Amino acid sequence: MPTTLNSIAKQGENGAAMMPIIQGVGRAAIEIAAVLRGAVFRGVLGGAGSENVQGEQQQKLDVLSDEIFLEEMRSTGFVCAVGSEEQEELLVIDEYAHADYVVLTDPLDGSSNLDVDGPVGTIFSVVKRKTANSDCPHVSDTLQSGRNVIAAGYVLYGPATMLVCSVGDGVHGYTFNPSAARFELSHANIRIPAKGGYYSVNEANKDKWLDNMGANLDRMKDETGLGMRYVGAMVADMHRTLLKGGVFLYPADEKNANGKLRLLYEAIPMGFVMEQAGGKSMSKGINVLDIEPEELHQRVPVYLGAAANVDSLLG
Ligand code: AFP
Repeated sequence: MPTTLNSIAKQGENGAAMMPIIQGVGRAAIEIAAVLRGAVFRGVLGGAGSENVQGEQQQKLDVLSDEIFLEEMRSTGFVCAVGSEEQEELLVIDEYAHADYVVLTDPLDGSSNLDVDGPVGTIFSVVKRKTANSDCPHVSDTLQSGRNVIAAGYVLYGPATMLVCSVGDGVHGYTFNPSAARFELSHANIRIPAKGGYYSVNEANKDKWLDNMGANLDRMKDETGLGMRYVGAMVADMHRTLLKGGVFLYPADEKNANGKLRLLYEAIPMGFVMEQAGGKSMSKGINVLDIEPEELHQRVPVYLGAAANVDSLLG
């Protein structure tokens, strides 16, 4: 019998509590994957005519994925609120406002790849609320460091749909089996290779990077001899880095003094997964997981990958 998402219940001390939420992520992923496959026929490619809180153009599929994700979190009955890239404010789930967990998400990461049929993803993390269960959940519940994350992961919508996640007991990858209509364990206990792989960055921005990163990257390239790959969707670039090794970075630059990627629903979930897989994630001289968040939509520079590569880059 294949191992399904139910196996998460047996992982570590948080597996049983996290299983219903990760199953909810799995249901959302199946629905989002189906919408992505049929998008061109349903006329849901292209801009939604709206902007998200970062001032970025929302795609119709960003909005649809956000709705699907929220609905599946609601259906778990264990989530009191969701902080999403696509929503300015924390979304409180009124029926379950007493529940224990808050989920942070980028429901459709890399959506500028959609028009060219490129890979995209969903990123998520789960924390326990800080406010009393009798109170209404508050944005302060989301402002917790990566050390408080209980579960995190991502879904990659590529040739296959994969859900890669950790409940603090290693990283496990589940691939959607269309014949059985379920996720099945395909990549048990993923560990990032210590050597080899690729560096992954939008090198076109090199002249504008702050913190001497251009020179640092050149030195790392000399030291490691790594080749380069870049998709421009963090989930796809992270997944390759996790499986093949190397380093992914999005430094601060003249335009984005705090980098581009969002702390709570991009950097921390990926940092959590990377650390659980034996890798490392850094930002401005501090481990990503040690940053104390100040805002829901905060941005940070990000360097994550095999520890030796991250050290070589920042050293
Ligand atoms: P979009 O969701 O707007 O496509 O942005 C994707 C993303 O947030 C992240 O997934 C990528 O790593 C990064 O931006 C790519 O940014 P550049 O296009 O500046 O390289």
